[in-house]
Amino acid sequence: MESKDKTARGAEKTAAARTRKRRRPRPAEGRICMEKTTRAEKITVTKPFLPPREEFEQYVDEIYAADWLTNNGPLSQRLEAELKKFLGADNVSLMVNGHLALEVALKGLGIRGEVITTPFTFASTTHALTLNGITPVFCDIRADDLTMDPNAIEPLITERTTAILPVHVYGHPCDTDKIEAIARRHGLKVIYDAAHTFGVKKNGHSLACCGDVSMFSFHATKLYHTIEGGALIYGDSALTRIFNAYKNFGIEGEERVDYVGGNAKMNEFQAAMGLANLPYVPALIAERRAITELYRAQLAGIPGITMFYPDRETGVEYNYAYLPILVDEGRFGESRDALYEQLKENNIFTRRYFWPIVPDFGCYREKHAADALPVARRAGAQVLCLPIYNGLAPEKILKICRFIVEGREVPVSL
Ligand code: T4K
Repeated sequence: MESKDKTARGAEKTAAARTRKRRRPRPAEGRICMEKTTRAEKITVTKPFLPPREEFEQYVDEIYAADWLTNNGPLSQRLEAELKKFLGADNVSLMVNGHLALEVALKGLGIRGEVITTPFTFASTTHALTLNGITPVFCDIRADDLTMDPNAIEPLITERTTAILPVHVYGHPCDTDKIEAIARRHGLKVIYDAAHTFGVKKNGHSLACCGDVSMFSFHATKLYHTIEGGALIYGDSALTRIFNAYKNFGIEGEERVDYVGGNAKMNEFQAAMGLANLPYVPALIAERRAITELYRAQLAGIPGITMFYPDRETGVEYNYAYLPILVDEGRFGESRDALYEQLKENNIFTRRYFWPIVPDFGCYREKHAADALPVARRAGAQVLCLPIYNGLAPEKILKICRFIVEGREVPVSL
């Protein structure tokens, strides 16, 4: 027993010796870390874009003139029409937020039983299922883009399965061809959580035109926003009546209520922000692309840091919505959480989207903690989303990257 302990201790020492520790300087020590910034200078993971105030106010003036604030008002109708054009979509139904849009999609398509979905997402995706009495069945993800692994779907299909709910996480396109071929073979619906995907195109078409229906989030933290907001994009025009009813208490006329719906309507101030923001989207994407390229140039080739290049996939025009990296502790020399904390001490507020992964949430753990999801669990333990937003100055990006690169431990073998 004693000799076993000694062996273990020896192995630990050797592993430690292999890594030359270069302690990341604390803020007070000054070396590469940022000057202690004031609260106003803190760098957050994202920051909303706001259009010039007078452009927003022009729409607000229209609201005041029309005395019409919500319930499918003129600005909402105009925004729906503009989005159809912008996306090249057959149908767009605006919603008060992305989460309720997802719930309306599930209700409108009559989804029940079990739905195969990803464990690597924001709480909303899974909660939308659970809140509608549907059982989430978690399918592992692919290591190269963190979207649902199509090769892992079929073994999860049972006679209770009615749909697949994948997420184009960070705007990385899922393998829509394979997923939809599986769905066709088994008679399943496909609903994409496209919350991160506004502006992404595949083969010249909006990614949101895939599947039976796609959901956008237009939350303030998104590349394109309506303060809070969301939308459903779909091909089958017959769904318009049903989706519009479900977002308005099931009401279809003064004397007609055929569905048990809630309230998911976008209001006119949200639509005003959406109309004011829309013309800026191409410029916002171009600026974020430059930010992403700067990060990539600075962080490329750093041992233990994985960056993603989904836009190098043929035919994909990306939106650069998020800047996720994976931190492999063994090769990088310190853990993702240590890096997260140290950045935070230096007023850089990154986020661990998405950790813990959904099956490890308190509300799902009992049933799902033992689910075999090795890729999702590893990604959850390693992911760190770095700051990216319009107006993020290059000097700040360089500082963040220098902090990540120079402050880390350097493995001697490299
Ligand atoms: N599906 C997926 C895959 C999603 O990611 C989301 C939402 C949904 C569905 C549901 O869509 P919505 O119903 O939300 O439309 C944020 C967003 O609130 C959430 O919309 C988003 N995903 C998620 C990924 O991020 P939190 O809890 O991280 O938000 P919060 O308040 O901590 O904000 C993050 C950072 O943004 C802060 O560090 C500061 C900055 N910020 C935030 C707001 C609201 C600002 O600078 N200004 C602001 O006004 O969830």
